[in-house]
Amino acid sequence: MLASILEIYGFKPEEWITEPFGTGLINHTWLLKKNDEQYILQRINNNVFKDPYAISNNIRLVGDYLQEHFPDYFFVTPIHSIDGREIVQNDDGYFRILPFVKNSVTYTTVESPELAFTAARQFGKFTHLLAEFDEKLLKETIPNFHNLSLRYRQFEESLQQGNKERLSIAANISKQLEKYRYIVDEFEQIKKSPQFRKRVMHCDTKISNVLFDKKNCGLCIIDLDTVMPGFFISDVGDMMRTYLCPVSEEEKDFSKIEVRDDYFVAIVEGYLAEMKSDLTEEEQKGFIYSGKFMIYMQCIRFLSDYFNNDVYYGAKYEGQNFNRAINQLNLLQRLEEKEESLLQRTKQHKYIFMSKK
Ligand code: GN1
Ligand code: MG
Repeated sequence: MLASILEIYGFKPEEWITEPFGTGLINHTWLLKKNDEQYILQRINNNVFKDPYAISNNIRLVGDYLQEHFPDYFFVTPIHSIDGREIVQNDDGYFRILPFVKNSVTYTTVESPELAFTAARQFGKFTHLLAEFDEKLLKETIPNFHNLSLRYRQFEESLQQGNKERLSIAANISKQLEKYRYIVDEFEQIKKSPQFRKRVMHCDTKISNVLFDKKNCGLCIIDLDTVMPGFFISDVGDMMRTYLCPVSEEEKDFSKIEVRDDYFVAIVEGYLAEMKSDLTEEEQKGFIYSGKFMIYMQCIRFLSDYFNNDVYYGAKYEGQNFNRAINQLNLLQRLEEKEESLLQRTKQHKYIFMSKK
């Protein structure tokens, strides 16, 4: 299946070794190797990304803009096939090849506040450099991807139409989640507020999407499929969701779930180092909210998928999406408990501090 794709790029299939690569849940990724030459080959999941060309158009528009205005900024774009295409298609789906960034290091958990700071700065820088770029030119590669109102409706639908046995197993968790409806109401306010503008967001800011060098300096951000217009709470919120806690969304020992103050400070400082002058006062007041927003949204996405028989995320074992949802609910609870102390730790940023109710 992959051989015919390699040929479209002028690669001789017999010369290349392909091995599965990375931890993504949606696309398929392989490392392509020939002596010391390396590339990343990906099959785009077109059940999720219904219009794969929207991805390549977005990346090209952003890439061209960055190349023109900030030629030193390191931005990884797909290589072209012999006939100049960024995405190629065969009976098995849509594929692309990206250069492998040599000597880069990746992490799946955030092991130090410095790493969190650097990653937050990388994502902040990306949006900051694109502040003058017209984000309306970009398509939503997944329509309504981070529209919490829609995600909540989908959750409600899954409660009506989902797998009955699973609904009953998870009844207690579903009940607890309904109590967090206020997070959706706050999102409705944000959507209406002229103080919150849409910007170019990455929308998947987990640590494995930042490449570091051997000294842990940030090299670049990767996994650009979900680059689209959005509110800053998408990127900052997903950093909180994935950097604050020492264990990942896969952890089943929920007692290990905690919120680390130092990592919160690091995200705030790293992001504001690039974005402070871009964000309005109201937006800065939304820092803590952003964490709740993304954790809650991920929680209901995992739980809805559990009710819908794991059609979206898949499951390696029975109940995986249920466990992920419980994990995220615990994280949300820990974040709420810590809210006051987190605000105290970032007191010098007066608007963040003012978010106190
Ligand atoms: C998915 O495929 P991956 O791991 O990059 C998902 C994100 C979730 C993440 C949770 C397109 O990302 O929204 O945060 O799983 N991407 C899509 O692990 O749904
Ligand atoms: Mg991703």
